[in-house]
Amino acid sequence: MKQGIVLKKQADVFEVDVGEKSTIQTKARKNLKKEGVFVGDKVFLDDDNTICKLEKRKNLLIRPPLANLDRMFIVVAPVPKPDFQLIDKLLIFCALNAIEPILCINKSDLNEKECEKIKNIYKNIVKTQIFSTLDESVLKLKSKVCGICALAGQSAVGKSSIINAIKKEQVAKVDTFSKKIERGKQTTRVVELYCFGKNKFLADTAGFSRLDESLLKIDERELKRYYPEFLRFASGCKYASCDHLAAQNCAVVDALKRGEISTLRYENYRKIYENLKKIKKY
Ligand SMILES: Nc1nc2c(ncn2[C@@H]2O[C@H](COP(=O)(O)OP(=O)(O)OP(=O)(O)O)[C@@H](O)[C@H]2O)c(=O)[nH]1
Ligand SMILES: [Mg+2]
Ligand SMILES: [Zn+2]
Repeated sequence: MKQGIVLKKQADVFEVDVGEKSTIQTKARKNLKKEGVFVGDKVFLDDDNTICKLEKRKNLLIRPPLANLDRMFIVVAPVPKPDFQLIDKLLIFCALNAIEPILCINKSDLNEKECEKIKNIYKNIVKTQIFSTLDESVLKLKSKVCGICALAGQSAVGKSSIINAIKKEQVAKVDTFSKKIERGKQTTRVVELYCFGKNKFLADTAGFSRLDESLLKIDERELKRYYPEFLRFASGCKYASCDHLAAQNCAVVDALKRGEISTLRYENYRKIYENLKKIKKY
């Protein structure tokens, strides 16, 4: 049976990559309606090229709707002002869904120093890359596209620009800042996978710009596990169950005071912890 990957979905029509640089437009059999077919789904096609079966999914993101994600390029830039809490939430989200994160620091042409600052916060936590879509440095991302990948991050950090720069073609729509403000919304609104070779796909997204804590299906007491820099010190805490929020008897708080843990990361940890506590438990 022929196999393929869903690149795009428009109403009930799917664009499916069937290899060797060819794609087909097709529909899905009615019995798949309940389960749903999503961008990123690995599908089987019957003799008249109708989607008749899905491969078991590795993961499924709901907003944006995207299946089988292997890697996430978390994009940040000096402008717009970075939302570090969003970055931290996306990192936790990746850990929970078996997605490999890469922190992509774009627009180095605007402020190299600020890019280095961001890198210093994260270099021991996640793989990071500094580049600009205005020059060749962006091309180092191309070799990182492997399996099904997605660009994620705030609006206007340059996700669609990355697609265009490494495709060397204007395939994704890019708006200037003023245009965005005028329109009052994100430029990219549908999910689409772009093919960069055999089994190399990269999705442009918009829906990650706000990541609700309710998407992190964890108890607040589990949150600390997702902070590798805390784990380095946690054995020094007086209580094994320490959540690193108390002013005393906590080796993580001590490390924070010595400047060995980022204040930014720690403050956002506290906020995410409090918000998770408020959310109804699963
Ligand atoms: N100076 C500079 N500007 C850039 C760079 N990359 C992108 N931009 C600009 O940043 C603005 C936003 O770029 P987009 O690619 O539309 O951003 P996006 O992340 O796709 O935004 P949404 O689709 O709204 O989520 C545009 O004006 C781009 O030209 C860069 O490396 N340097
Ligand atoms: Mg975009
Ligand atoms: Zn502690």
